[in-house]
This record gives sequence, C-alpha cells and structure tokens, in this order.
Amino acid sequence: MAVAATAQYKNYINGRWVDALDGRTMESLNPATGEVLGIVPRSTARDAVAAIEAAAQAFPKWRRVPAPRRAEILFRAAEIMVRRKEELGRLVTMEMGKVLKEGLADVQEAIDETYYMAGEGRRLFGQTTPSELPDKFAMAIREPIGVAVAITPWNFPLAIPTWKIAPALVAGNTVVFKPASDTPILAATLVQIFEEAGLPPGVLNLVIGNGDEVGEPLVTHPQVGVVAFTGSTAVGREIALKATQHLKRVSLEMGGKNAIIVMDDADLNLALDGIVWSAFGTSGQRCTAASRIIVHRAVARELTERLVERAQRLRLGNGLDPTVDMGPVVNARQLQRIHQYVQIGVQEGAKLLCGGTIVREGDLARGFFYAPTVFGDVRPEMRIAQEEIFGPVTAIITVDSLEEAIAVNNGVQYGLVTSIYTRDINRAFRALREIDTGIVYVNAGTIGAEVHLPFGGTKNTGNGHREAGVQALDIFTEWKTVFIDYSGRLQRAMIDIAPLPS
Ligand code: UN1
Repeated sequence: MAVAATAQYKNYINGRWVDALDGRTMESLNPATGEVLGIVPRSTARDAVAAIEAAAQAFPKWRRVPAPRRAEILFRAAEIMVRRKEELGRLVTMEMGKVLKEGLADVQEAIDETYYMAGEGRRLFGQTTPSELPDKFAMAIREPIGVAVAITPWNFPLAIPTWKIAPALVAGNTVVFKPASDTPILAATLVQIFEEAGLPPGVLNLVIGNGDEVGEPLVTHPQVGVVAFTGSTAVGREIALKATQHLKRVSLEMGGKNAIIVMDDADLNLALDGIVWSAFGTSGQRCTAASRIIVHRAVARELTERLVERAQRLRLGNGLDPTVDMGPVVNARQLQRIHQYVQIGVQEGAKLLCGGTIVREGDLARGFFYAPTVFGDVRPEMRIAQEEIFGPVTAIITVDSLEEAIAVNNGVQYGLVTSIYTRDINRAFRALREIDTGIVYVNAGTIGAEVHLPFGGTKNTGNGHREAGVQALDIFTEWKTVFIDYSGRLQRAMIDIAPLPS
C-alpha cells in the first residue's frame, strides 16, 4: 500500500522555517482516528533561546513602526483567515478534535480578535489630563514591553494564541510563541498566515516542543519581558514562580469550575439547552465549561432526568461528520485523567447517572472518546465538584435557595464563569452582584465569551489580568507618564501651588 509522505513542519525563527537545533521530532495525531497528521520539531531550550534572541533583535525596529502600519499586517492576516476559514476549521477538527462547527468558531474567534486588535492600531489610547501647575502638560502613553512570550493550550488552538499574539504585536512587542504540543500544526499554520501578511523577520517566532523541555528560558531569560500563559493552574503557578523571580510580568489564564445555577422559576427548556451546550460542547474541554449544575430542589428531579436523557442522545464521532454532536478528547492522557476523576466521583458517593466510560465501539476505539457523563447527588465539597476535570463530565448539586446556590457557586478555588437561569430580575441582579467570577451570564450558558469584552477570572483562575477586550493591552504595554513644562522656569510640584487670580 502506498503511504503518503507525512507532512513535516518546522519552527519559525527570525523569518526562517527551521528544524529543532538538535534535529529531534515528534508527531501530531488526530485524536478522533489516531492517524499521524504530521511530524513537528521537538525543540529544546537552545531553540527557545534562538527565538528569544531573534525577537529581541527585531524589537527596536518593530516598536518604531507606527501602530497603524503594524495594524495593517493584522488586518491582512485576518483577511487571509477569512479566506481560508473552511480549511482552517477542518484542520482544527482534525488536530484537536472538536466538531467542525466549533472548529470554524475557533477560526472565527481568531478572525474577530485579529480585526479587533488591528483596529487598536489607530487607537491605543493613552490619557491626557491637566497638570496641577500652569504651563505644564501631562499625559500617559502606552509603550511596548519588549519580547512577549505566548504559551498556549490546545483547546482553542487558533483563538487563544491570537488573543495573545494580536495585542502583543499591535502594541509593538515582538513575540515568541510556544503552542501546546498537541496542536503544533495549527500553530505553524497561524504563524505562516502572519508571515504571508507581511510581518518582518524576528517579529513573531515559533518554537514547537514540550513545555518541560523548552519552557525554562521562555520564562527566565533576561530578554523576555512578559509571559502570557493559558493552561492549567499547576503549570501556571510554576511559570509564575519562575518568571516573577526574574521580575517579569506574567499574565495567567487558568482553571475553572464553572457553574450553571437553575432557579425554580427558570425556563427549563432554555436551561437544558444551555447546560448541554456548556457541559458537552468541545467535549467539556473549555476553561469555561459548565462542570457544575447547581439546581433548586423544586426542579432538580425534572432537570436531572431530562439532562441525562439529552446527554445519552449525544452522538459521538469524528467531528468532520456533520451528524456528530461531540468529538473525542484531545489525547490518551486526558482520557485517563477524566476516567480517574469519574472513579473518584463514584468512590466519593456521587451517583453516576450516565456515561462514565471510555468508548471503544467500532471506529471510536482508534480515537480518544469519553461518554457524556452526569453525576447526581453531588455534595459541594466532593472533589468532582471542586477540581477542574476538563472533560465531558458535569455534577448536579441540589440547593434550597438562591443564597445557598451562590454560596455553593463561590465555594471553589476558581472564579471564571457562572450562569444563572431565572425569570426574576431581582434574583438575577442579586446573583450578579454576589457571584465571584470574572464572567457572569444570565439566561445563557457558560461558554461563548466575545472578544471585545475582557476575559478572565478571579481567585485561582488568574492573577488579575484580563485577556481580550481593550484590557488585553494592559498585559502587553507599560505606561509611560510624560510631563512637558513650557513655563521656562523651575516649577516644583506640590510646593509651588498655583495662585488663584485676585
Ligand atoms: C477557553 O476555554 O480557554 O467563552 C476559552 C468561550 C470561548 C473561549 C474559551 N470564547 O467559551
């Protein structure tokens, strides 16, 4: 049988596509079929250092390019993505597993963010404000930091890199991009798009490899200014500890244990649609996924029965098949991790209502499929109600009041998203005041945040930064405060108090 030559991908350093310096490679797999999609570099710290040096060298010129000119390249990159949307969406499905309509949404989110940040090229607003002294001008302007490192996960292989790369570039930083080792082909494709759009050499560099083999210099090298990371809280903490030791700015976007609260007055049909989409969309592999359903006792039984029935009806398979509702999880390791959590839930005494199995029927055995899983009788302190599982598993917790729902909602270490379904406007407003998360939805599920609003969470979900929105620029810029004194004499602030006219 003729075997097609497996596609080869490379790192991108200083405007050239290159192999890892010591020539090692690894494979990227399709999680639905187990098929090898391509061979990619398995970089080491040496490759990371080369990328950092290239970025540092490119920075002085790039920061002097007027921001509207930098933005033109972003506009062109977005246009290329629009043109290639279908092909890119299919590639997302093939390399990461989510179903095609979600693969296309990943591309769309990257397009939206790139256009949005390109628009910032003609804004990047600073502040002007009166000085307390006469004949003196005061303003604060944004300056790029230098080399920005983007370390990104596999669950949004185009959107999340774009959330970091686009604001970093428009603000005048140069970038070293280290994508998740599960989605390197998409990363290389994204970089190729920025190259085609006209980015000068060294402005965006790509280093493909495993975090533990490449990561160290990316977070400790003296020429790195800011590290922007999305991923697990465990890795984020490690990155933060290392990088802050070197006094680098670090933005962290980490775990979630998001809840949908369903009150007794809720539209249950609407709530069910939101729960199914938020718990099982992307096979539960979103940091915004709804992994807890906090339901009022009066409707708990009906909601539980209908949710289980809906979950069991979901069709699993290759996401390229339009009749499929849910794709695989990303790799064998995640599959085992999810399964272990389910076993923990059973041991803790939660009631496994459906799912709870690795799916091995027919063709599905070649991929990494997990059955949509619903737990009932979950107590808020159980591990399955406290820890991020990152798979198609959700836990139903019954409560007796809004106050209790909010207490349960807030009683976790994370604070990314909460939804509440209620028809009572007073309850909705009380909930949105008391819910301790970065994002709150009323009568909508927990997933689907839009790029022009800030994205991020409280507590152990992050470290105070927000991605997306104009707020993302705060990650990638330094404020420079400027005073211009045109009085022609020494004016001492706080001492030479300006006299009032007599
Ligand atoms: C993530 O899961 O890390 O709100 C990001 C959403 C998407 C982004 C999720 N727009 O679900």
